[in-house]
Amino acid sequence: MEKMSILLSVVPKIDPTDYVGFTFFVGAMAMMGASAFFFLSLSQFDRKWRTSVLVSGLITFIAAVHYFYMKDYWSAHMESPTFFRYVDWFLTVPLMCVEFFLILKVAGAKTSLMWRLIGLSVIMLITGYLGEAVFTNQAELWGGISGVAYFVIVYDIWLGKAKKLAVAAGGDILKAHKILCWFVLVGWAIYPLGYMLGTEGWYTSIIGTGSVDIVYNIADAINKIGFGLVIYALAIKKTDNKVIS
Ligand SMILES: *C/C=C(C)/C=C/C=C(C)/C=C/C1=C(C)CCCC1(C)C
Repeated sequence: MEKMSILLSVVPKIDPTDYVGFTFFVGAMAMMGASAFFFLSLSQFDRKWRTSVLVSGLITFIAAVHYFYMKDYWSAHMESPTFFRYVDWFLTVPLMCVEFFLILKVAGAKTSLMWRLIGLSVIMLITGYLGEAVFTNQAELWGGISGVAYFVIVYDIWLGKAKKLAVAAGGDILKAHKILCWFVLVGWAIYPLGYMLGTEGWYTSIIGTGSVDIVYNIADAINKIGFGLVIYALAIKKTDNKVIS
């Protein structure tokens, strides 16, 4: 009996209408499942493609651990776990930049390209955090700066150096690069929308306020798992002795 009451106080109740809590929970399971999928598939690929798929798995695994913290934080405090959210992004978004570098390496991508993308993503995230958690009355200013860094990333991969390398690589790599570019242009654009729903600025009178967490959770599932699957599909195409088809 005593054991029972301890358990009840540790595992919080979930209100059936707590949709935010639901997306945190499903997010945790989806990220965990995706990680197992990527890790367990590793041995099937040619050696030089394993690192890329491994990084896909690391991205979803790091997210899974953060989602376990975030879902508990949410159910205990009923407020956005902004700190854990950004720690997750600080680790996973640079890893997505590494993915661009890894697939373009065959065309001669240099680590300077990778560090440039990582640097831009860190600027995007630091300024986003300042606007969302620290200087909340200046959210539009910090969000604007963050948006500029985001657009430079979009430029680099769509039209800049990364694009040229993808064209030089051609074939399946060019195709995969294009899809990843769409993820960054459309999938990543969901995040500033969530930010605008959760902060006050010129946009508030137009779009109102809403659940930033539902928007971020959906975006994370699309971007982290979808992005990883594009890499997975590319690795399959590039593997000669296919064990899988
Ligand atoms: C797995 C997590 C990912 C791919 C997170 C991506 C996050 C962004 C692209 C965030 C962008 C933001 C802006 C462009 C402006 C407002 C502040 C941010 C940080 C939400």
